[in-house]
Amino acid sequence: MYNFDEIIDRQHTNAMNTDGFRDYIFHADENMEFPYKDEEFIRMWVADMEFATPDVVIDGIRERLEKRIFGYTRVFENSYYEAFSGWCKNRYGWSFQKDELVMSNGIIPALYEMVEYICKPDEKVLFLTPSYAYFKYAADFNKREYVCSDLNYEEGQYTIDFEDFERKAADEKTTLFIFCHPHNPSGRVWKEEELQKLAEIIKRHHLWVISDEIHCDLIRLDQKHIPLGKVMPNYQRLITAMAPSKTFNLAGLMISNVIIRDKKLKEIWLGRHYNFDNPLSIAAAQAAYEKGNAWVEELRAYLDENFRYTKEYLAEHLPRAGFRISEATYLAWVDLNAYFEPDEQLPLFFAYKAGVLLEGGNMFVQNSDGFIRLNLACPKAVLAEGLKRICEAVNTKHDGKYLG
Ligand code: LCS
Repeated sequence: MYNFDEIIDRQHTNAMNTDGFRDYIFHADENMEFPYKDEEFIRMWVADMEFATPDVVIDGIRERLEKRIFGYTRVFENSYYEAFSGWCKNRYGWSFQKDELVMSNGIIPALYEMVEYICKPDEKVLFLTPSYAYFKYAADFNKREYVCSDLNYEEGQYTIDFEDFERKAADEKTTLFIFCHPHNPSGRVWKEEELQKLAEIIKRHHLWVISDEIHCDLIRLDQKHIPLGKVMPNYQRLITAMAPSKTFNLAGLMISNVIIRDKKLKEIWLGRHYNFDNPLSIAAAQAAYEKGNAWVEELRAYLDENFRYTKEYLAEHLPRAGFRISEATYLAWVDLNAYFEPDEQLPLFFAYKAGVLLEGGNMFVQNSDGFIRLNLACPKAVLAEGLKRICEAVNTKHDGKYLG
């Protein structure tokens, strides 16, 4: 039994979560003031967890520390491949060749590079919206155009608009599809039938695909993740990205896996990608994949319970909020359109009025106005306080002012 109820002080650890919110959410500097002290906020924004990394991972780092030399390092040992491919085999019944695996200091840097390697300057990047904003930033960074295909949203459920998607995929200038699988922020786990339909369209239009599967390990207990690579076993233009960062709360260690099938693309990557790996990060990731399974299963049960609690609390205290338990991720996606005007600055409202840091729909490219995203990967007591503050702020919205 692991203790997910422990409240861990993250102050003075250079955490983005505690110290980076002014810049990331509000594009402001340290002079931005709130009616709350920084330590009084309930933080439900950036996608990392308030839980300690499992002991098996910390032990793995410790063993590596004891080797005492931290010179230039890359993943050479077969044991890393065995640990990670074993994880994929056990959980997803899917695997890949060793020579397809390369490492990156994060999936974001890999996306930034891949857009450049794959798309010519006049070619476009396609993704589904709402979207994790870094898909758009990867296009912007490389001065490539991007094209959005809005998901349908009916009765609280998101689905792919296949007609719209195919229309956009058919544009011969659209060469790369970045696929969020499972989907952030909606939490959808794409099902086999949906993946088959997508695969048909991808093949018909010869698209390159980056399947960003960073959230695939943290799905509700009744869900099943099917890697796109399993649905498209022979498709060469597929790149799969997975990482221990979300699963084991290791984002700061900056290690992620990129699986490149196409030999030419892999050569370009190896020729241009400047990357050594952090020896402590390799040790952590390998220990996680070898020994972290039991912890992940308990974490999933804890997250399921946090979602159940959230659903019940919102139904009682904000009955007009649209909410469905996310199939994947620890992120709740809540429709507050019944309570707010579409142009209201929701993160600002909740920071001022509730003392809760959260992300608003405006941070997810488009097709997301009036939504908030809540990170539920926190001890139940913290979640309860966050939800209480959020609901009270909405229910007393017209009694007072915030600097919106
Ligand atoms: N891809 C997706 C779909 C993500 O949600 C995130 C992190 C990343 C990539 C980042 O990968 P990294 O570079 O760390 O390997 N998502 C975050 C989010 O939604 N808020 O904060 C981080």
